Amino acid sequence: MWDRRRILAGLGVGAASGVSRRAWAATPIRPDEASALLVIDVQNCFLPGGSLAVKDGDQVVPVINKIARSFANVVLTQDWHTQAHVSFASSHPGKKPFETIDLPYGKQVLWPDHCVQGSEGAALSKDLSIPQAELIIRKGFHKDVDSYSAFTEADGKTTTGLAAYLKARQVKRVFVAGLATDFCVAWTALDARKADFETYVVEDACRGIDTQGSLAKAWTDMAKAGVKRIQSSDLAA
Ligand code: VGL
Ligand code: ZN
Repeated sequence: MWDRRRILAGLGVGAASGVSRRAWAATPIRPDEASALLVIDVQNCFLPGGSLAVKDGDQVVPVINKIARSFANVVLTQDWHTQAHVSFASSHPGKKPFETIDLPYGKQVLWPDHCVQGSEGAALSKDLSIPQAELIIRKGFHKDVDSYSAFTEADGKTTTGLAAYLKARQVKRVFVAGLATDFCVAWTALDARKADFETYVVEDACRGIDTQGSLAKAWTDMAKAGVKRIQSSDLAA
């Protein structure tokens, strides 16, 4: 009756549940000197009350503060757009937020105005508490090119310098957390794989926007690229 497949399915393990989520796993993952935590876009605009608020976005903050304590290397990112940025719906007459347009570098989702350089909305959450964070990477600051990824702009070639920085610091493994799972977190994790980092996304330290199936697609793309999906409880405290 209780064959192996049913037991595994009941535990949510293996093919039946898609990617292993590892929360039950045995050995805790212990970040070492060659590990870096990338904290993506925990900025007021993406938090409740912000112009591009991610549902429950504020709930990532205590989780990130907690896991950050076990990392010697932490890099923060800030989405950092010009006014009238190409990714803003308001820059395209007749277009509304969450519609898409075709740009020279590909399809672009259009967003409400958000994370304008120097604005209060672009500031990091005041509740983030990661005093040892060593670098803040700003991205999306070219008016005509978006950058979800902390590594490479949406044109697919302009680099932010992050891969070279991490390599110069002998980092081999990156752990990605923050907002939003299906955009800046996913694109950062995919580019981390392209740059040959061992890559983990800490699922409960992220929240998604989920427009037009983007969240499910992001997890599928990340699984295909070899990104490991873990929970904060998988990390050694
Ligand atoms: C983001 C949409 C637009 C993100 C940034 O941080 O995921 N999403 N800009
Ligand atoms: Zn943006």
